Amino acid sequence: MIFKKTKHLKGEITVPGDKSISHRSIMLGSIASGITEVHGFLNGADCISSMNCFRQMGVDIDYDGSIVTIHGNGLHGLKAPADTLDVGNSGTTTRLMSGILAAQNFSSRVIGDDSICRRPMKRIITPLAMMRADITSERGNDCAPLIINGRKLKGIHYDSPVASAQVKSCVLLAGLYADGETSVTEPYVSRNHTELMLNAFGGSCTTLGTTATVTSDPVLTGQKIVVPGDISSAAYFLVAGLIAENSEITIKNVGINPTRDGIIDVIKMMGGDITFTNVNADSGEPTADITVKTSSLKGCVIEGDIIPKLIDEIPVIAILACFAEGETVIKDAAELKVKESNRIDVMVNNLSAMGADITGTDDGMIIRGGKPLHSAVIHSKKDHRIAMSFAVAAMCAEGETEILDADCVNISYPDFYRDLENLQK
Ligand code: SPQ
Repeated sequence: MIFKKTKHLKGEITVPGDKSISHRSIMLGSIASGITEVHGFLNGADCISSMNCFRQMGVDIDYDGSIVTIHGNGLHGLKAPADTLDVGNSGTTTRLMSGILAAQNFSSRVIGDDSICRRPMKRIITPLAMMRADITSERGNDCAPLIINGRKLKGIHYDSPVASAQVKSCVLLAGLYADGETSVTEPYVSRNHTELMLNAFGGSCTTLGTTATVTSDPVLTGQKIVVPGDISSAAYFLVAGLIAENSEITIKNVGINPTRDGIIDVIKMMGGDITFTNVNADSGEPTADITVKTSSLKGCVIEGDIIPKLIDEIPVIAILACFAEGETVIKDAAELKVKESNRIDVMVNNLSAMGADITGTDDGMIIRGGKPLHSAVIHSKKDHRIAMSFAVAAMCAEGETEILDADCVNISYPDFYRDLENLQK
């Protein structure tokens, strides 16, 4: 797909529902009793993978393209799938669902695409095995396909070496079925949507510092869930509005959960013009309309506990840094290497091809901003966040930029290119 430089971006936009919250609504709705109605569900390939996996386990889920209605089977009501469970490209489905599968009275096999079969699963196999789960990597390489023979689990305390919401959520979901309490301590707090949603369904999940604890055997009751716009999808428009000439974009109804809002802090640190209206801070998942305008930006250091709050936004933050004066240093982000692609290498290679001054490091990258970008052929590596980040970069680069495998945006934002184009009119 070919992208050209744009003159300006103006207008309002509503981005699709939050991917992390959409996945969790399917999983908790499936193991709750009664009906769960999900409004604003993300109709992207990853969340549809979650939906199909739980349908295969006997859960009746209707989706009319607007509202998802889940007829929950109750905590102990999932059925043995007739076939292998295919998670597609979704790490969230793989890791969270494995926590649930580990405690069922049936066996299952979990497969995914090439990218999933390269992503590390030892990070969930280790704590689940401590809970007495029987989970193995079919090829013995600690990746999917996974074979999970469900059995009774025991509660544990797990000190996670990584700040990962997927590891934390996997263990907490398994903990719902375990004997006794289950808790997870992580180095820094990662996104807390599982904890919030569990409590909304009537479960008991407490948080103290970086430790989250669940009580087993809760009575979970179906709920109405309203999914806010995904800040990770809003991020592309935030950056586009800041770096494109003479631009102003308002993104409506964006989720600003404090465990996800690191990009807002970065934009402020860089001196970006960003304002908030219609802030709804009362709900468990707060939202706001966010407006950005073309800004003069300066580089900054992004490190430590902010990293889990913006991990998925780092590719597009790297684009932002190319348009800031001075140096931007991103560190403590080695997790980028084990996403849908190695997002450090892929950003460094593609941005270098566009003329950026960027150096990859073991745990991040250093960008010396201010060098104009020019066209190049971009290898997205079928990673949705890479494709969307470079569509934004291309709009502010000289010449025509080609993005390969650009359709991978279907994973989290099928209408992304249409929405971006509408802001150019
Ligand atoms: O689901 P998947 O493929 O892992 O998706 C990504 C993404 O960029 O969309 C990561 F590649 O988001 C993860 C995120 O990085 C979604 C997620 C969640 O919903 O719990 C948590 C983060 O991953 P992790 O490994 O830090 O827990």
